[in-house]
Amino acid sequence: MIETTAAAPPAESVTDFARDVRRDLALTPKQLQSKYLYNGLGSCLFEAICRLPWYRITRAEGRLLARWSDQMVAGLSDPLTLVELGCGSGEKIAVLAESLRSHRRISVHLIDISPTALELSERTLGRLEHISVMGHRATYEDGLRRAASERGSAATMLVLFLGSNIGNFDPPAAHDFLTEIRRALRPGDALLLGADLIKPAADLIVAYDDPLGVTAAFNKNLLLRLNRELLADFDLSAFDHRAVWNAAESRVEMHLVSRRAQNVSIPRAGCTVEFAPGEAIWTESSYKYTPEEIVARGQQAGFRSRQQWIESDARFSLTLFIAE
Ligand code: AVJ
Repeated sequence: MIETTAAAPPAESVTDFARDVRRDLALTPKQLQSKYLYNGLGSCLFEAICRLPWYRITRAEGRLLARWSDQMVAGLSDPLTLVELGCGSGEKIAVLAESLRSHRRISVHLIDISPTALELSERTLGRLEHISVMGHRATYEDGLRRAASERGSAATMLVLFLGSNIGNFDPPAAHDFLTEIRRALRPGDALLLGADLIKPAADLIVAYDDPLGVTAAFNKNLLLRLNRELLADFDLSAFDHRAVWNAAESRVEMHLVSRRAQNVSIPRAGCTVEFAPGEAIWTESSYKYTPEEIVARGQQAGFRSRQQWIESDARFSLTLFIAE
């Protein structure tokens, strides 16, 4: 059974987008929020990234889920409510739902800002008979609140925050977000957190600046989106994609670098932006962690860690936390 909250308002309106763009391009250095990378085309490009040999997060996580999912849910009592924050194509939660066939009733809540991602996920999960699925087109925070308000009083909730999506938050925001997840849960509920680990710089760079140029297209699509939605006049060929490993901050950064001095007007954001040659827009941070750091983050937010699984080839981790 599939249901979508059809009357849900758009997760972000053009005016919010315009306001954020105007504010963040006035910062030094210029910035744009990474959540805006995921429009229809952006979500498809991200799916393509996940299939690239150099971007190993998705496959490493899939291997861990396929191998250990029984163990992951073993201590959680029926009935189970699964909530996935940022469901992407829905393949991960499908793997988990498969291994939950013995549980009589499972409801699944999918939360994503992208309608494309929700459609894909609902199609993936629609094939499974033993679960009911509800999609929420919403921000993580709103979606989590909606899912929590709809759970039965007897249900155990397992929140999935996978794919190293946590890596897009800077440390204070990651803390706030984990605390917010904890607040939506009751003692005994669980959080399964996927987080990418620190690895050699060359491996990190090639994952975010791939030889096929898919990540470059993913990044530049943000400028295309500004052109289409805010009527901007970015010349896409006048910007280069750049990925850097910032070891001091433990993050990979994506930038869009202006090849030359240029002015860009963004009518719907009510501004004109001036670029010096080599000046960049910072579009994303992907933080990388040590296994211990992840455990500590969860503890600081009111969880205890029950178990951690590490994929040692790609250096990727899944950690199961229990709300205290
Ligand atoms: C979906 C945020 C986990 O940071 O690795 C992939 C997005 N950016 N390639 C990540 C992304 C460039 C991805 N997350």
